[in-house]
Amino acid sequence: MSDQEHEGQGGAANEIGESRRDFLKGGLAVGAGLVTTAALGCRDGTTTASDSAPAAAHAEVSENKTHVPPGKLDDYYGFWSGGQSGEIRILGIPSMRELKRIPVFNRDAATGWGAEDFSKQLLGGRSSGDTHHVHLSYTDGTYDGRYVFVNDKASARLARVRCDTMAVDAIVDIPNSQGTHGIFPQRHKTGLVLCNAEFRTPPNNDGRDMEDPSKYGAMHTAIDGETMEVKWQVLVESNMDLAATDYTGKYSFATCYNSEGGVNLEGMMAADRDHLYVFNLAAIEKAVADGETIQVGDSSVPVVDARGEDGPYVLRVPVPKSPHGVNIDPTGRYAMVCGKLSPTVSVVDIEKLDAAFAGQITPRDTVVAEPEVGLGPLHTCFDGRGNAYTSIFIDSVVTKWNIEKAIQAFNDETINPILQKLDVHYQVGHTNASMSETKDADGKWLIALCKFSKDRFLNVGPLHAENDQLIDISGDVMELVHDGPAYPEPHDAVIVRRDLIHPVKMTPRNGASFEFYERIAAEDGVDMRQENKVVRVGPNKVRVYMVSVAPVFGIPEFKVKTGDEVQLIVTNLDAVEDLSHGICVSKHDVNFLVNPQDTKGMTFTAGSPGVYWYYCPWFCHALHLEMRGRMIVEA
Ligand code: CUK
Ligand code: CUA
Repeated sequence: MSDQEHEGQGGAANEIGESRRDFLKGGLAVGAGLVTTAALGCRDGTTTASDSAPAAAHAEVSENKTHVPPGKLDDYYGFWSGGQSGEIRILGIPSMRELKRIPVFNRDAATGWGAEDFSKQLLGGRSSGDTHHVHLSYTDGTYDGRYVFVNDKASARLARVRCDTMAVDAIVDIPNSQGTHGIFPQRHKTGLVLCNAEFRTPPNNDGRDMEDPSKYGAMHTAIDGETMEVKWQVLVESNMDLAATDYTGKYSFATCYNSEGGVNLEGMMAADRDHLYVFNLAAIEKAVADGETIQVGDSSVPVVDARGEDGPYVLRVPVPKSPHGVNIDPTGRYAMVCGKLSPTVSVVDIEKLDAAFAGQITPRDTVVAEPEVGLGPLHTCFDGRGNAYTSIFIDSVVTKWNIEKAIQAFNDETINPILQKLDVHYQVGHTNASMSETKDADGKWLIALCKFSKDRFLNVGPLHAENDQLIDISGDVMELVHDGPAYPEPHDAVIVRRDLIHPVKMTPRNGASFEFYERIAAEDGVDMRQENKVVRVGPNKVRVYMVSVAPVFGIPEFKVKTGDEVQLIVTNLDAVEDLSHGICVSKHDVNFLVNPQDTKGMTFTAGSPGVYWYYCPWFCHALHLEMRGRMIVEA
């Protein structure tokens, strides 16, 4: 379709846009076929970009609110998960400019992450991952600017990023678990990070009980956010999806959409009620201290068996069919559990949980509100002014509702807690607001991470960008202000005030990566900052230490033999902001970044005899192209 034709249809754009929305809703909400139809309906070929006019209804879009003038800085850092890209991304808010990608579980060609020796060792040979949830470490209910934690659903891992260097310093394999999905750090201090297994497996998954799903279970795992050690696990009978923690360190939470223990779609959707797991952390830690644990698999991690009935460790709060997100409001009082297959959010009063654990009230008595928010509620965030914002997948809206009014409405049907429903484009997954996951929620910006962009951007082929929309929530009415295309698939994001994050400009020579290379250099008696040295450490093993100072490498040429295992370790001595070097060895698949004051290395096998130029791939100096040398490979 030509531009002319687009313009010719301009008047009809809204109608077409609306009918497409209706089509999506119709396709999505077909009875019990909800979930499968949702996926199929959304991808239906009848809704490609080319057969409908641009959908942006400009009247409802406010310009300029996101404009950050050239040279000016954003007010917030946005930490985005990267989904199946395996990474984390940092955006500036409100400009939505992408500032950085932090490779985590992926192999990243730009930085060498995953092939560079320290990261390769962290990743244990794997080069893919599936990040869903990014959360920062906390102290006293707000971000302390120390770490970012992120899950890997694909291989059941938790990674930690240091906020000073914005690089990963630890990755932990979670034992006895598959599908690590929801994670959440404790909020009173940098304490435990709780991680949910979404997939039920035989607890001892070594070939036992494979054909008997009734014996399967799932682990709620506690990892120490300081040491990154797995401290303990709680075994429950059903699956766990999203995670949350309270503000005091007393409880953690997990939604369970498969209380049935089904292993296929019908089985997982059979029951009208599932539940929210509430974990009593003090009781669990006492059991661990008292040795009331079981041994699972070959892991040495203590496991508390809490399968079956409610007890001192775990409470099951019944909520409608297949809940998804659980989010705690900034006062710390309420846990909002989104229905997914029920149009409701169940509001659990955390102050009533003690009584429920003590058996004085039923678990269901802790539910104090259940507002109807729309079809397919997934996640909820907050503005710090008593309002909640829930992402509604099937209806493609964000619903703003008042928490107090929802509680009143629970016993008085004349009260309507719903304040506004804002169209988003399209099929929103997570939504989050500035500082929403802290006691300092400030109600300025909200993002809606839409899974489908349809016609919102130029058509770039079958795989479309996702659409991360920025919404101004500072006033009484939500206002959509920006469409942000995103490479698949950010699931979640947090928006953090910029004064809470303090990244450095030079790499501090401390921490896990530095210690990794220090240990190697110590073996060879080499001072990496002073020496350029080729050390033959075995009959077929060579280490090459070199420094780099723009525009030269410390070693202009070195000799190795065909078949040698060569470990090339480079230290960037430049102490100049933004002056990164790297090294690329021609025809050897060696290419990695070395930031100012950092040391990095890569190991490779020297190829057939010949001259191979190595060079600096990062533009660092007027003589950057001359920053190179020769590796001479002898027979
Ligand atoms: S889950 Cu993706 S929309 Cu992995 Cu946080 Cu809810
Ligand atoms: Cu160093 Cu380019």
